Amino acid sequence: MSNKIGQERLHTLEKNQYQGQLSTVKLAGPKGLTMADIGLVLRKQQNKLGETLAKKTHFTVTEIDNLLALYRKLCEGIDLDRMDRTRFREFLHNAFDMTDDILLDRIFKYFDNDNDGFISRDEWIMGLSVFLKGKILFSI
Ligand SMILES: [Ca+2]
Repeated sequence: MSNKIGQERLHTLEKNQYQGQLSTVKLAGPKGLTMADIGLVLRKQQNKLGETLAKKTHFTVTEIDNLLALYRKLCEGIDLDRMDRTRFREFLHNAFDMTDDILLDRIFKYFDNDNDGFISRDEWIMGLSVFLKGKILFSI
């Protein structure tokens, strides 16, 4: 009799342990990181990107943070660093009232430094730095 209770208790213990593991699995992302860890890694990554870009551009770290936030907003629902021509043109159209197709295409090509058809975050910042704060107008 006491043996049976003992077994039940053991079973419950195993079950709890199993559920405990399950909830850990649910919270953990790739490489066993929790969502909080991933958030921290992404923030650190972005801070580093901001600092690197601030050295290369006319922008301050705060300005870059704001421009990266705008980038994320414009790229909602797509992969990181994959702003396509359509989204970019929409941005120029809305922000600067640009409608000239040839001009829009040339600006896109100027921004797309590695010519892969997408504007990554650093291309976005570098391009805007020239576009908004460049001392010498780029030839288009
Ligand atoms: Ca690119």
